[in-house]
Amino acid sequence: MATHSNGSSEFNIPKIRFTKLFINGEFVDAVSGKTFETIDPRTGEVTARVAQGDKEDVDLAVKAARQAFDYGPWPRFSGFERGRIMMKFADLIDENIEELAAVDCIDAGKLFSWGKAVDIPLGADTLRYYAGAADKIHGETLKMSGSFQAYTLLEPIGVVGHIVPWNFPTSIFFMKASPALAAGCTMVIKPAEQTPLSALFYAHLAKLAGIPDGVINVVNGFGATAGAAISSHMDIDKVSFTGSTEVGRKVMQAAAASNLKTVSLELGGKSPLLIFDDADVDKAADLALLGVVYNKGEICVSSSRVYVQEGIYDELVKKLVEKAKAWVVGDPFDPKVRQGPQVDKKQFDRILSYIEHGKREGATLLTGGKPCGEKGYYIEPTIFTDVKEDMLIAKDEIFGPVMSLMKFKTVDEAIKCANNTKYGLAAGIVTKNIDVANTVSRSIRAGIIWINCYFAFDKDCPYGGYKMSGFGRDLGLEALHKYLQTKSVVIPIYNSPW
Ligand code: TXE
Repeated sequence: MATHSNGSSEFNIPKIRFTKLFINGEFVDAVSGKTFETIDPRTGEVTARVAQGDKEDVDLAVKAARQAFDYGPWPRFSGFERGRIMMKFADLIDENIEELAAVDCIDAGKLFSWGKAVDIPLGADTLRYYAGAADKIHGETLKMSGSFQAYTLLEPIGVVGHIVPWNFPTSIFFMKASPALAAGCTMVIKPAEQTPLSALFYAHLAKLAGIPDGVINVVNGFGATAGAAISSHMDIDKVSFTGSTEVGRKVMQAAAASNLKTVSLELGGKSPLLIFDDADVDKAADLALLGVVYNKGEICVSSSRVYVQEGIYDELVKKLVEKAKAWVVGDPFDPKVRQGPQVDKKQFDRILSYIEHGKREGATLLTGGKPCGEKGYYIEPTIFTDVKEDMLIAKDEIFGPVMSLMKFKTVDEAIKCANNTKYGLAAGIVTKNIDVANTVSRSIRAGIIWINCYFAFDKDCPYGGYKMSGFGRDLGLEALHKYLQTKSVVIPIYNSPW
């Protein structure tokens, strides 16, 4: 059983300052006056009540964003000026890092230490990265055939709807908002209903930094109402969605049925980690465990399918189980803790029901498989072996700390297993053999491949899905282009014959 720590849970718990909707530069109540509860996953108790936005509120937010796009200064500023304001926004994030990390901790169950070291700084640096790109957006000069020449302008796509999930409330907020801001777009952001609090804090900081009213609007609310109102809105030009494959399909259908807005989707995954016989077993076991328990398995690129070559299989399994048993699960404010609670009761129950399913399907539970702690939504790191490719636990995205461990013999078999999924988000390869690493990385159909590492993300490295993991890339300069469109301007070289 994994170690459970109750830790120092009263450490740094902030008072929640922002709970309303943020529309046209003001915090406002929902038109309906309704609110909903956001729950602390460490205890299952209510943290705060936040305004519950609905279609009417999305309409107001889109109106503000449209006004800001059509007549406001943001798209008309030079890229340099937009970048300067975005840099200031990033500095304000740094100044509030403790409070922001604590807010994500009590809203999403994320480790406070990781929030401070990774999530929040990455959010600020993502803003800085795109701030640096804002004055380097240019088109091309084209030599047309005949007596014409042309140039292209890269223009902002317009009003963007960002639908954000709950697993990375800060990082995904900035993966979406930063390139859109740099491009000169205005936006309506809907955070997940489980984790609305940091998005509202960012709206406040954006205003302090000097981002004009109407450029960033935040509408908290539920998917079927506020989210659906964004994807079907007639005056939103693009929707950028991160979430489940099932909802991604709905977003695309709503976009097609409304105004044919462009869509980008970052969806689920069931990523493989392939460990070859020449790997350092101890390091590979560390990587495999981290791949499935990082952020409590609530990460779309989690390496939830681990394939180990037969020569080191037994030794690796032994090490993995030892490490999983020593893994400390508990209060995410406690610096000793490596894994906090699942985001909410729904995800907690869903993960436990997959674990029961795995047992019923005949997989062997090596370790974990149970909740831990007296309250809150904690689950032990869980490892199944004797998993068959057609079992549900090997096919579905569980989104929890649950690993399916399988054995392979040859490189070809490893490639075949890795690709045996409807998803294609990420994959990991552990080997010292460069030929194997090259062959396998080119043969796997996934948007990011990590060789002898995992979860190595950075702002300039794009990632996104192949197959049913979606399309469009987040991060990198490629993501900037999701928020731009090309206009060609054609001019005669000398007097037109017309
Ligand atoms: O996701 P949803 P849920 C996967 C993961 C998880 C499963 C279910 O496997 O267990 O999805 O999680 C908004 N129109 N991922 O149910 O519903 C919703 O309000 C428009 C993977 O929480 O997809 C939230 O803001 N929007 C993933 C966002 O979509 C709608 C991250 C995601 O919620 C909507 C999260 C609708 N009809 C879950 N319905 C990843 N790729 O990282 C919901 N939403």
